[in-house]
Amino acid sequence: MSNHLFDQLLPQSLDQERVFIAAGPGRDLTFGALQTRSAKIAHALVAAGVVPGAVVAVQIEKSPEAVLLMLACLRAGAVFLPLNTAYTAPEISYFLGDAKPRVFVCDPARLDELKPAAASAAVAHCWTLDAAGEGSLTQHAAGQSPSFANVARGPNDLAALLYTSGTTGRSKGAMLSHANLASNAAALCGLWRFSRDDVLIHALPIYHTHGLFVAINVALLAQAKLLFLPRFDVNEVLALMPGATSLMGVPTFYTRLVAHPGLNHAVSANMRLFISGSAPLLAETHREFSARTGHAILERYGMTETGMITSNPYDGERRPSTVGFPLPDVAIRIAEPATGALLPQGEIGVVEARGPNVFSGYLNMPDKTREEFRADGYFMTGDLGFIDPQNYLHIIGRGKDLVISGGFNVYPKEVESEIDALAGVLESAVIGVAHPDLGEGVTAIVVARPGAMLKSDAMLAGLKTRLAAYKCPKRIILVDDLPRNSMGKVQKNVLRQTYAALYTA
Ligand code: MCA
Ligand code: AMP
Repeated sequence: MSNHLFDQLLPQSLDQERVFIAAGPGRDLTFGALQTRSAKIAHALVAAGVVPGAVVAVQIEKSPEAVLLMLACLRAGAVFLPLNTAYTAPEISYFLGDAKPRVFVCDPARLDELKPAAASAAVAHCWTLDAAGEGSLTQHAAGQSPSFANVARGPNDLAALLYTSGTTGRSKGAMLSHANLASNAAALCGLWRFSRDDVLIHALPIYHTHGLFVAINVALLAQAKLLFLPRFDVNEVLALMPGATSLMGVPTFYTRLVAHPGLNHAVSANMRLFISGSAPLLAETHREFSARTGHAILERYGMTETGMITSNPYDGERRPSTVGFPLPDVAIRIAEPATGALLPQGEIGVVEARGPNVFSGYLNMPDKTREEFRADGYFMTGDLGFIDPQNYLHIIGRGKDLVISGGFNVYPKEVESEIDALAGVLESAVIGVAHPDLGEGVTAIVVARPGAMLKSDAMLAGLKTRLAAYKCPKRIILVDDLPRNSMGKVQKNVLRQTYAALYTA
């Protein structure tokens, strides 16, 4: 039986002995182990009632076993829903309630805290998996057969559900099909020339498109090897570099590498490719990295809803401050945000994309889905950009009110709602301010109720019980009132100007 994505990622003919994930003593995974161990987990999922199309939600630490679980979900015909490990119990409660997974796998250390959320979403099984690969999931898989007849899945069947925050209201679950993921992985593997000779340093988290589908799927297709790090650590990445060929990272990886005295031509001599994405890479970082190593970072652009859309070329000029050209089979255009009228080359408008990579819609949100597509199938990214005379796409800002901190998206509305709910707060405005390490720092400007005495520390402590830590403001600034225009709307542009040098001065 054919299983569209899995058959492409892991054809039977692979060299079983080759190592795919190198993760330290006793933790390596060969291609053979990917087959047999994911089969065991797939059996366990089926035994737990995971039928084709059922959702399996996971909030687990990065580990080789987490990759096995993703593959097992594909094989069982399930929809894989990875969740950021930083999400708090109230956040998890929303995702489980919306996606209604059959199985939820979480860190054993958080089982007691998260069980009530799973129970109220009527999740049938709450399993565990820790960073060492231990937990009830491993026990359920232990006695199972190492071969599994993959559930048949076609190109349009769902493979994954990835939540992306919304400008208004709650997070939206982007439904990604087997074809969305397979087409993007194949395009990137070809474009970036990944092969069996590649050794990719994998230091990204594996609950987002970048670390999960860009890095892992491309490496699988190429039968390359992954050097798996639990998280980004500049010293460890530099230590691995002489034995590696490639790195994928968010701009913070590159600003931290450039700030390290150990980055030089010698340490990167074996590397062939450095890729950056998820947030804008400063031209200054691009140039300095080039000067220090002789490598021009390849910047690409994408979204959860679309996977990768554009990439700078492998051959040819990798231009700083641009995100390159559309991937093969992907079309982009620039439109006037309000009317959708197409704009001539060089003019700034909203970037729209169409292609086999573009998702089919948001779970349980048909209206929201309709709002974000044009009638002819183009998806409105909400990013503002223009196409230069050499056809390079430049992203120059966002039409959507969004802050990207160290590659994680934070929607101000969500943070403002939580701040406004704190005792003594009258109102708040959350903005992104240039931050030397994170690109943008989440910054809250807060007005107290008359007579109330607000303390930043106490407010932060309150926020941390509700919001993932990366969404919490790096600074809270107390003011008497917020600047407003004649319509009464808060002027965030004025606030951005006022606090522009907050983290750099
Ligand atoms: C951690 N913290 C952060 C962030 N990361 N705060 C703001 N922004 C962040 N990105 C907080 C922690 O909660 C902690 O707070 C404190 O900062 C230090 O945490 P630590 O874990 O030591 O930080 P780190 O390990 O140095 O992490 C920074 C990082 C990491 C390496 C930049 O955030 C990261 O790996 N980001 C990658 C994100 C990513 O994969 N994005 C791709 C999305 P406290 O001290 O209060 O506890 S996919 C996407 O965007 C599209 C599709 C695309 O185009 O790729
Ligand atoms: P997410 O929805 O979390 O996947 O984040 C997608 C958003 O990240 C895009 O809409 C862009 O705003 C931003 N993004 C991704 N790559 C780049 C890039 N190379 N340059 C600028 N912004 C980027």
